[in-house]
Amino acid sequence: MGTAGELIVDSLVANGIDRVFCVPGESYLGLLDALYGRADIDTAVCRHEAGAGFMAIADARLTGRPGVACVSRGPGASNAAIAVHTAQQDEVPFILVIGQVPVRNVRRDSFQEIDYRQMYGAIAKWCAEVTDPARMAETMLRAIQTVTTGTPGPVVLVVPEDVLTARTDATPVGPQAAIRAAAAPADIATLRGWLETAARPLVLCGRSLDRPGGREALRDFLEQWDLPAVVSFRSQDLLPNAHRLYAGDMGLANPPGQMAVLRRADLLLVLGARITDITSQGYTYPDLVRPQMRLAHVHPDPSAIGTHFAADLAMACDPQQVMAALGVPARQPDGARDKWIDALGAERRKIATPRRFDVDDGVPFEDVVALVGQNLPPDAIVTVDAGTFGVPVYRVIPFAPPQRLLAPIVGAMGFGIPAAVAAGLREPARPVICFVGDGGFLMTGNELAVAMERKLPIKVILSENRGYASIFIQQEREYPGRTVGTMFANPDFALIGRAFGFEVTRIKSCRDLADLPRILAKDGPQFVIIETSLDAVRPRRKEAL
Ligand SMILES: Cc1ncc(C[n+]2csc(CCOP(=O)(O)OP(=O)(O)O)c2C)c(N)n1
Repeated sequence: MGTAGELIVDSLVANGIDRVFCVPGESYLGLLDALYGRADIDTAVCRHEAGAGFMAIADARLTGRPGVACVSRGPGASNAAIAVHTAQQDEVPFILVIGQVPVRNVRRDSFQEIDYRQMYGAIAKWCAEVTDPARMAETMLRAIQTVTTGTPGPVVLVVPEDVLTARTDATPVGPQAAIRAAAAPADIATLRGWLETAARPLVLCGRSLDRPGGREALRDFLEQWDLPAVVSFRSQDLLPNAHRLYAGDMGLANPPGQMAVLRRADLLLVLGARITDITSQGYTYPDLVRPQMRLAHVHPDPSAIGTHFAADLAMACDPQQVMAALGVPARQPDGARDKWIDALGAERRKIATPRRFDVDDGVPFEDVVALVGQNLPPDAIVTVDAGTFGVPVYRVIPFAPPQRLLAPIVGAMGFGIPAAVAAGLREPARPVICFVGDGGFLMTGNELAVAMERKLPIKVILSENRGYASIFIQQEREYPGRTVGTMFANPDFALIGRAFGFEVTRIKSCRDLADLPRILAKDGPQFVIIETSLDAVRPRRKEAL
């Protein structure tokens, strides 16, 4: 008979989870103790609960299994809130375990107590407070089931400290049978017919394919059926971007020229993507509420289908199962769609072509990104924080699986460094490159301590422009000449990088930039500070170019 804390750990291990990220707290000593001396699960000690949560999310994206972070009650749980929101918007399976005040003090407004069911009610898929140790096995089963099914997302598991140490004779439950809703054979037959006869079909593929085997299945399917595809927001790593069938991504604001071409599609097959405000360009593509083209929507979660756009075929099932069931077309592609595919590709190439900047206040960050993209190792993992420096990453780096892009759909600053650390831990043999701004770095850059401790040779490219440029440029556009709250002074980042054991390089000009590929190819941890041009991204300057 073990403790409920041990049962939590055993349940995680039984479900293939081999790492937890934590910041300790007195409220979950019993869970920490259950992690003591375990060879089958690694405890990564983080420096901030947001960092721990971001790491767990990045780890989940790389493994396809739930990411787990353990935090203390009240203050720890509040720090972790950004990760719960990120997991929700990014559709990532994530379990946040929070130690709670003892059962006798629950709902008494006691020291550091929060009612997490209220706090996380709007952003977690489920929030469970376990007051009976005998129900821990059942709760773990449901937690793992909930985070991984339908639209994956966060579950918050709240366990009072005395429940964690209480004994239970329940045993952990390993992976249960996967839920596999299959498409109706009649729907598959209809979709086959549509795919064979469409003159200008387009596939919009998304996060449900971001899992082991998903990319390979997608590429095979598109090639067999000769279907061009766009990817959902920040999912550029689903398909080789240089592929003739790759038509780009649905970003924050796609150029009008590209949208004019996309509007000519006569069949839109949405494959494992939600049609959100971003993928639909502010609910303008396709037409709201009755799309101008045939719409077939495949998503594991029925609540993601038909919410804003009426679907002609609504298939609440696994997109990989649908691709397999569709099989191969009756006839080989005969080139009839070449003009359509070429038109999409031409728009995509315009967007992907790096722009030229005539500036003298530093290095245009787009030049940095283009150079990294040209030299990206085939197995690289790229993590991106939020900011203007990230914008070209999504346009000009020609991602190709198995390269990975870990960038939060939710646009949370502070994700980049923890994600790189998690990637370094998970994939020690793969090159890991993090793009981060000077604003975002100072939010969670302290997690480089974990990289130092674990000797991870990650590469950090820090864009220093002494401001929250993303917001600054919007301020300049909407409130010209009234800059407030968006520019700042910086500490010496070179000292910070060295303090964490990194070799530091400062790049001040485009001339110095040529050395970047050589620096990134070095073995050890590298910290590259780019003196980034602000003029290159200012609205007036952009208009002039
Ligand atoms: C946690 C969080 N806080 C605030 C924002 C709003 N925000 C988006 S980008 C940005 C500025 C980012 O600054 P920096 O990291 O220096 O990159 P830059 O835009 O200067 O390239 C801010 C404040 C956010 N997305 N996330």
